[in-house]
Amino acid sequence: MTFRISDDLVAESNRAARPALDEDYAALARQLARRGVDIEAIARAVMAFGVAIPTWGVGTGGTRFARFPGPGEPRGVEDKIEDCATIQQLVRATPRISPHFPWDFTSDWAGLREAAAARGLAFDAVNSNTFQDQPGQTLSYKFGSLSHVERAVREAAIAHNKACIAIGQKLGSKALTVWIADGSNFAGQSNLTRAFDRYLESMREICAALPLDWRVFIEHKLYEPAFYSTVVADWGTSFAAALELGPQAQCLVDLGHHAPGVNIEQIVARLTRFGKLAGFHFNDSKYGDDDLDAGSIAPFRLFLVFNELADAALRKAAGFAPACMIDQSHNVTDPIESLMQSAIELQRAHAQALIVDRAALASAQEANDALGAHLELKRAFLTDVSPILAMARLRSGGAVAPIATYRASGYRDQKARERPAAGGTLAGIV
Ligand code: RM4
Ligand code: MN
Ligand code: MN
Repeated sequence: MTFRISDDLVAESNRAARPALDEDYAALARQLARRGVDIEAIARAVMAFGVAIPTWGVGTGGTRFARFPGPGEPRGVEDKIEDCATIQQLVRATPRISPHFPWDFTSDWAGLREAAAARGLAFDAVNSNTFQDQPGQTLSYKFGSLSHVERAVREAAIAHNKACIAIGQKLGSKALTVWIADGSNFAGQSNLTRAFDRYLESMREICAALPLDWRVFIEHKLYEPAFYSTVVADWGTSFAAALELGPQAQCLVDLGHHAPGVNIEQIVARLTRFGKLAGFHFNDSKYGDDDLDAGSIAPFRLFLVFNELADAALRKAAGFAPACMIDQSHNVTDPIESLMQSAIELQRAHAQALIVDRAALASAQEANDALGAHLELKRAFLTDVSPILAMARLRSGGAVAPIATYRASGYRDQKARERPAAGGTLAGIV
């Protein structure tokens, strides 16, 4: 039996935090009531919010220069499930995990599904990986995968995606996320039109293998590892592909995959308008695909994204069912701590968006009151909703102070003993 954080420890730390929480929650309830907002409705919405943990996020990430492994890292998918379950135990906002293949390959899919279910976890979108060659792979992805000039390589990449769908069916997933690293490093290296045509042709074959109740999430990315052109570089390309591929295809927004300064919330609004918003890979960035913790760099931008989601949910936008996932790389923190805090930051943005006075905002907009409209958003954004988040965790059986409780539990030290280091200092950009 491996170490688990005991319910007693959680209860004990909650007991200590309870009096202050009750006081802060009551004060916030009064403040919100004056603004016509029922705190209980917001608390319920926060409790209902869930974001998927990427299985690759619980291991220590790295850069192309180095990776500095942390103690007690997960050695395989079973350990990853254990860490994801610990996150869920304390924050109660992460009931699903998003696996990546072949990284999470195992020989017993039914067993994996059961092991996850036993820890209260279900499977979100499955991710294919045609951006690396696997040991012994003869048809290399060095010059691309789904858009490769050689049919045989494209076929191998298509077959891998189909295999991911088949695995996903066994795990109870309902979506396949496809991100390809295909592109070029030199002007002239690739025919920009033909490469996209080949991509579309490959994706058509993958879509044909999708079960009827599945979706395919097209993930775009501006650059890296290709530095001159990327086949699916931006949301326009992603949208065009999703239109061509039909109703099951939608566009995934990874917050780090845009040109600097791009208005991400407006992209979200556009995709929503046309029923093409697949969902998100949440993270934060200052420069590029930094994969930093959600809400750590640009919390206002995150709030503005959630503001679009709240607006879409309120007007019951057709086809609006965004899948929320985190996609981060934790190089200098304990990944469990980062993922817990990131989930909380997403709940925070969600709660802040829900307390926007939409009627007042709409009137200010209709009256061309630019500052008045802006202040409506700012008022919600500047409201400290932390007591709602903590109360939601408490009521769902989690920890009022997840990081403090996690640190007090000694979980990482226990795992360091249970999981001897695999060794190696591989680079690892994820
Ligand atoms: C990519 C992209 C994908 C993720 C890989 C590991 O940059 O964000 O979503 O699967 O990294
Ligand atoms: Mn991503
Ligand atoms: Mn990325």
